[in-house]
Amino acid sequence: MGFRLWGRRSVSPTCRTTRRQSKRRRLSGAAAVALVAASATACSNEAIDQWSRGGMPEGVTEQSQIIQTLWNGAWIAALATGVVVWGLIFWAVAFHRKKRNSEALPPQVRYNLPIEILYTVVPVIMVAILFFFTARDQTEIMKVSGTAPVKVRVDGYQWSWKFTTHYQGQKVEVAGVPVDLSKQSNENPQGPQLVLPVNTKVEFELHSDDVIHSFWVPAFHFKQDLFPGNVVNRFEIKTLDRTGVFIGRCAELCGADHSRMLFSVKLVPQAEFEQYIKSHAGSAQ
Ligand SMILES: [Cu+2]
Repeated sequence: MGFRLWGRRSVSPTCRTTRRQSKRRRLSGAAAVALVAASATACSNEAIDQWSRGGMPEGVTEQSQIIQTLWNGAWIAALATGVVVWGLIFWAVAFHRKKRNSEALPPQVRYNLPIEILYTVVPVIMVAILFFFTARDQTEIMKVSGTAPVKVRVDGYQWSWKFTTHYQGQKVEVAGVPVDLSKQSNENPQGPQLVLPVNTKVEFELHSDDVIHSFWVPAFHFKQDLFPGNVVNRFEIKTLDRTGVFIGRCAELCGADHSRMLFSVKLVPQAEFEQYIKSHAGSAQ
């Protein structure tokens, strides 16, 4: 019978071999899928982390946590607004279109006072809420207690940085030159390096010798301008318990070699920081 030909008994040895091969192929295929799934999981965990931070790098200061929360909140509010607006657009497009067999326009809504009041008042309330949280967090992250055990004077110039670190009466100076961009990478950041301890308050004082620059460490989630003259900006961070090397940049287009104004911040344990200060104190690098 026709269907018997496809039954188990009527399978030829050749067919059996093919089946064994395909079984083996299926097994190696499953292994490959498992491998891809395993690496995709590792990859997706990283990607999920990145998504949960709204594309921001992982913060390394207490202040960066405040900014991260504000950033996420603003995105959630913007997406919620987007969902309502997109919903209304699609609803209008789907249910209030011109009829195919009629020349008449759908009912037009003009000068509807309650709706006009609504779409004036609602955005004002939304902006007021965003303003409240922004002002509250800005006040918090701009607080300078004056009690930070580590103080860093940052001098920006065309086109590098000088960091003068003060700690327990000792001073370490690091001055840089414009970096060679062909050597720059995230793994091997070029330019002057500012060494700081973890779990510590650090106060920054920003000066410029020439034009306006901007001190930016993406992992701080923060940047601030450096002005020439008598305007001195100050800010303070409290580093988290996270060691590593984090890249820094000038975030103000300050001249031809602005892009070469790179630096890095190295966060080390307290003991290592004290050792660094001891071995470099008084020396200008
Ligand atoms: Cu600059």
